[in-house]
Amino acid sequence: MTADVTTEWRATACILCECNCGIVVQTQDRTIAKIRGDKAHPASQGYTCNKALRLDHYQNDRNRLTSPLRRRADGSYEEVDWATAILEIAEGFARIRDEHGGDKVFYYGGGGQGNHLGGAYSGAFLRAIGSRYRSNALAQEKTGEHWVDRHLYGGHTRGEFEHAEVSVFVGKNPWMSQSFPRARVVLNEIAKDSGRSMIVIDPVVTDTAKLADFHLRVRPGTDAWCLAALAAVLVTENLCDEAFLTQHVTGVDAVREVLREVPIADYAQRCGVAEDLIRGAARRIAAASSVAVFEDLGVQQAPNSTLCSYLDKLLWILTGSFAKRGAQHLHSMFAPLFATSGVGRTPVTGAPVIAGLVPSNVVPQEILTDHPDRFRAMIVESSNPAHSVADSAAVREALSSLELLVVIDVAMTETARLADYVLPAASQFEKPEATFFNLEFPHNTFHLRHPIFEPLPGTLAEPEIWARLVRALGVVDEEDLRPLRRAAESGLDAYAQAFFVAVSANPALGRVLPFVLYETLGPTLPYGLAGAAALWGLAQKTAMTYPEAVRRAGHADGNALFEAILSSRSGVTFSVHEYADDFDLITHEDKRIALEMPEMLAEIGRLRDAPARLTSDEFPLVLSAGERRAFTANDILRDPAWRKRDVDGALRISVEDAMAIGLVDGGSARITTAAGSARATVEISDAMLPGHVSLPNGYGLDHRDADGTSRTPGVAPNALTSSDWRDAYAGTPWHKHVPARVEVG
Ligand SMILES: Nc1nc2c(c(=O)[nH]1)N[C@H]1C(S)=C(S)[C@@H](COP(=O)(O)OP(=O)(O)OC[C@H]3O[C@@H](n4cnc5c(=O)[nH]c(N)nc54)[C@H](O)[C@@H]3O)O[C@H]1N2
Ligand SMILES: Nc1nc2c(c(=O)[nH]1)N[C@H]1C(S)=C(S)[C@@H](COP(=O)(O)OP(=O)(O)OC[C@H]3O[C@@H](n4cnc5c(=O)[nH]c(N)nc54)[C@H](O)[C@@H]3O)O[C@H]1N2
Ligand code: SF4
Ligand SMILES: [Mo]
Repeated sequence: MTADVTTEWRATACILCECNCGIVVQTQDRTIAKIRGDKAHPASQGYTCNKALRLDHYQNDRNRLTSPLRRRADGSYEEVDWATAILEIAEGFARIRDEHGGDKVFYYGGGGQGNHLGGAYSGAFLRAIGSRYRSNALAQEKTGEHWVDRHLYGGHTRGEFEHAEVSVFVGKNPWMSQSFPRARVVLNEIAKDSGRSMIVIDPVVTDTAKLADFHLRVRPGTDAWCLAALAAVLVTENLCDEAFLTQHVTGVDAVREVLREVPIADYAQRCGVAEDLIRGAARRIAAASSVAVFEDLGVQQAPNSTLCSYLDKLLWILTGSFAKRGAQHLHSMFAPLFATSGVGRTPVTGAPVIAGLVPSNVVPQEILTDHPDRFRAMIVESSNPAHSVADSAAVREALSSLELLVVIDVAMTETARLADYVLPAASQFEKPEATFFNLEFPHNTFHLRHPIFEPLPGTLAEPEIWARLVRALGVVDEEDLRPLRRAAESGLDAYAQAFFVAVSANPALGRVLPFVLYETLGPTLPYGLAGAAALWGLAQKTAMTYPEAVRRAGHADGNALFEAILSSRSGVTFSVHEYADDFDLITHEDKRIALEMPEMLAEIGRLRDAPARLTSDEFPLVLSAGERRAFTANDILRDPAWRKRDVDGALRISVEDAMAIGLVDGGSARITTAAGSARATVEISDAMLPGHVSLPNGYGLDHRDADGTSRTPGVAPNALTSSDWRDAYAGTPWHKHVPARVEVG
């Protein structure tokens, strides 16, 4: 497919954060030689940040896998061919199913920031084997918010920052971490416009906070008091949108009653923000024609995280900032990120399973036990839990003790090094791929990226890996697929008809749907795009769920949408909503927001007596373990050479603390927590509050040079975190709030 040198610009996307900005690239042999923003991408419109230019470090990482690997008894790995690996893996899982039940097979991952298409095929194999429990990184951040969202209105919301009069960022630093389209452009526009305001709640003077009109510099971990005070000001100063509340919200009185009791001055003191500033910010929110709010890890991975999710939603609900331009919106989804099933419990610890996801933090405990229902085998796909989940030592012990661990990745990760079998995936530039983080309103976009290279020899794309595993189980009769294969050759309309007939006649096919699509529709798709077959099912579902919005975006039906997705190189707009649609997207029958959450109201009451400090004499500082910086990208870029600055991932510390401890800038420090200890390079920073230190995410990854020497610059953050340090409701970790001690070292 590739000429040696091409001057042609080909469309793909950056895969380093959930934005997946469109890019165009020129290639040279197997190298991504030149990279530019893709102006034709409907969401990013040519925008990129500094990181996109470094993508070849992902594509051509020296540590990429090129053969299936099988672990030997002595712990070393031998290369095996694909047929052997697939057969042994399928047999291994089938044996565990037969002896202990398929629900003992646990699935972790399914996609990182830019690759959710491969994971979409996992369901067929997992269902065929009887696996029920799964998890991924969303259970380390978003499940608390999801639980609140479900109760309030039943869906995920996103702020329209591009047009919001007031933008509120709670524990979110979009200048560095992005997360919404063209983030830096939008932030600059807000900062320059005297008619618009930005409110940032963050203990650190981040690049975002520097642009803010109101920086509520909370003490770490005290957001609940700050947010409760903000909401209380709205109620006690009569700043709520009464018409909106009467018409569109239920349960308001109970909430008002609780908020009236909040001692605002006292809570201001407890979070360390001047009462006047809190009142000023609340009044600004109330006066605005539109308010958009983004909460992220600064609260989602800190104490009272689920309560904070509830409280920051009160800010826009009480002021009626919904279903209008610049406000907060429910939005369409192209593919489900969360299961809609209710809350269950994990088999061993009884932890809440929210959105179908086991909290990442309880995974070690669900394995390291004699409990008859423990997880005994695991498949990890496109995730590195041995590095990214709290308490790496416990995770590694747990993963090592499994009867069977299979890892599907592009690189030999910390997790892969524990596996019985490692399966090498083709990279995200070597197969059709897509992100399912399609979260915008009123215009929502989806981008199917076409491959720009042939797969690296020895690797396979995930759809093919999963299909081979399903075939090895022998659960689908070739006879049953034949009518669909034939119909696919006659076009999408014939296929749609045959598909609905086949699936209603044979429910067993429905259980392995992605496999069926891949096997029957896949072969008829344009060259290299067989892996896109599952999108046909998602396109049908999207067109049925949001018929008007999909038609407004120019797609007559599911087939038309699928064809547009296949043929567009830079992405398509798949839904165009009108603001009033927000109300229809509420899943409650009365189409109203249900504001009263008794558990959360009780939590607000408990704040009065709750400790606002969780540090101790032994661990007097708060460590935020895993800050997003200019040169962090989760665990996606493993070669440290990708970084132009901050090569060691410095420990940031305030001038006051550095002085008291005797640290010098660029010197070395030892940081110790209840879980572990590490050495870090010191960066003395006036952005940090006394008592607060931070380490970046994505460091401490093992990378081998050509001669085999291992380099792991920086601190692996989860060497310092503990499994039990987590939210009571969602089980999400308190990575941003780890009590710690720092010494010269
Ligand atoms: N550069 C870069 N961008 C990324 C990523 C990356 O690895 N690198 N990863 C992507 C992913 S997976 C995610 S989930 C997002 C995360 O995006 P963010 O949540 O924005 O990232 P963080 O830097 O982890 O945390 C945000 C802020 O929380 C603040 N904080 C710490 N403690 C507290 C507290 O107690 N209260 C409050 N209010 N704030 C606090 C920190 O100072 C920080 O500014 O970023 C995405 N974007
Ligand atoms: N202490 C601390 N821990 C944290 C956080 C924190 O702030 N602090 N943040 C948490 C958050 S928000 C997140 S999102 C997680 C992220 O943690 P993980 O869920 O582990 O995800 P990534 O780091 O994105 O790793 C993605 C993996 O996918 C692999 N990969 C890349 N492309 C492909 C492909 O095409 N196919 C396959 N099969 N694999 C591929 C990469 O090599 C990498 O191993 O970390 C969490 N952990
Ligand atoms: S890292 Fe995120 S914001 Fe930056 S170019 Fe890549 S996708 Fe876009
Ligand atoms: Mo994340």
